Amino acid sequence: MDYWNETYECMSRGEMTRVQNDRLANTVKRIFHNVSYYREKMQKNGVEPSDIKSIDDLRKLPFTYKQDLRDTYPYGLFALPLSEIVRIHVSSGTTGKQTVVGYTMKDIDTWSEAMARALVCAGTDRHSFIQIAYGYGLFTGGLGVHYGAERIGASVIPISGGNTKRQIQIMRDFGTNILACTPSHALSMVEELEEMGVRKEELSIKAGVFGGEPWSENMRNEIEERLGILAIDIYGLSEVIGPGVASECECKCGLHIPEDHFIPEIIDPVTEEILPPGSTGELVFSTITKEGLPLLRYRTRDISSLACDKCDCGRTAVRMSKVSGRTDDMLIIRGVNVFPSQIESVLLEMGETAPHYQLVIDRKDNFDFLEILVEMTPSLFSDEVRELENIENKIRHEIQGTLGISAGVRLVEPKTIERSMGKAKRVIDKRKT
Ligand code: DLL
Repeated sequence: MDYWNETYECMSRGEMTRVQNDRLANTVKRIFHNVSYYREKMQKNGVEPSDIKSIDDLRKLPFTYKQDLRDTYPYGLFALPLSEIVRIHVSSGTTGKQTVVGYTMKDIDTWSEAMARALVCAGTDRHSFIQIAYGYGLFTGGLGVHYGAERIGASVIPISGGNTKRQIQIMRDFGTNILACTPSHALSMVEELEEMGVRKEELSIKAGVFGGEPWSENMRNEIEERLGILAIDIYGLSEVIGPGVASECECKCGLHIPEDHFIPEIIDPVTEEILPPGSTGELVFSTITKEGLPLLRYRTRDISSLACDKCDCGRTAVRMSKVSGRTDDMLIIRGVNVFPSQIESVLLEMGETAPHYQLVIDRKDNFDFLEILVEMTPSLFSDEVRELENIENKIRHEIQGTLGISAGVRLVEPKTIERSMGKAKRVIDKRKT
């Protein structure tokens, strides 16, 4: 098994705790002295830096919410003078003011290290050709993966997002072994590949590092089968650092978190109580090495759980389960909670349609109503109307049986749902317009 940094990736729990205790105490001191917003929050809670001696004291610290970043927009939570900041990115949130994040030279180094570990987890080495089809720019995806891949010494193809046809040409001509993009964009590429008549055997691609949005196990199976590769999940968010906050290894049994940089917790999003390992709840991260924008107990809104047992790959770090959705993406359909990825899972499991769908929510007569638009495959498209109605009913029935929600289902013509070249827009909420 290959590791990027065996010392930290395979460290014993006792040693890791010592590293975390030290780094957390130092971070809290720095934040308290350099960021007035945090100082006031801590003082309000009656907490002094000297109260934080170990990770057991984490619970004494206040949470940080996205709103705190908005209230201090753009640079109010930065912990060093702006002259030390060498890079600015923003988070891809679709609602409200964007949140701005800043990196010092050392932060870029930390990020590259975290990303290098993630890419090695997926089988990248210095002989790999990695095609980076995450967007370059203010989004952290492109540049984040780029620096990690260069750190390993892989050959980087910085193609950025978009232009699916060109992605395929480059993939074939340049001998890409590793593809990095969102899972929905990967699926668009698979489709384009088949339309262009390129056989998967003509490609050298072995693995994909896919993340930036939730995707179901069934979506993973679909991509793996149609592209003949290993599809690895990588997770991250700009506020914590960007991609590289966690990533799967080849065992695909949870995403390893570089805990020497980011300490995870799982809390109940309503009561804010810390939950024990194995429980599902909201992920919270404290950064313990970042300089520019260190964050304490950042509320990610992402739903996951933590596992502490050792992975078969030998890494000892805590693993988070695949993110099922965000607390703010959860749909409440007549009182039943459901995440878009659960609907995706049912549709792909059934396999009657193409794997392209969109969820439209509207309010009629004071009731929330969900309509699932799902694309027919070209062969279905030529079928009789009665057959199509049968399939719509079958899907409706399955969604009701598995998820307990009643939804309208409408089969739409092939290629009518917009293809993703970045993060897919799965939900159209007409109640908000
Ligand atoms: O999406 C960073 C990233 C880029 C991660 C490329 C992985 C690959 P933001 O734009 O700040 O950063 O969006 C962060 O995206 O809170 C999750 O809700 C979602 N997200 C990211 N990765 C995953 C994943 C980047 N693997 C937000 N599974 C996060 C599910 C994910 N959701």
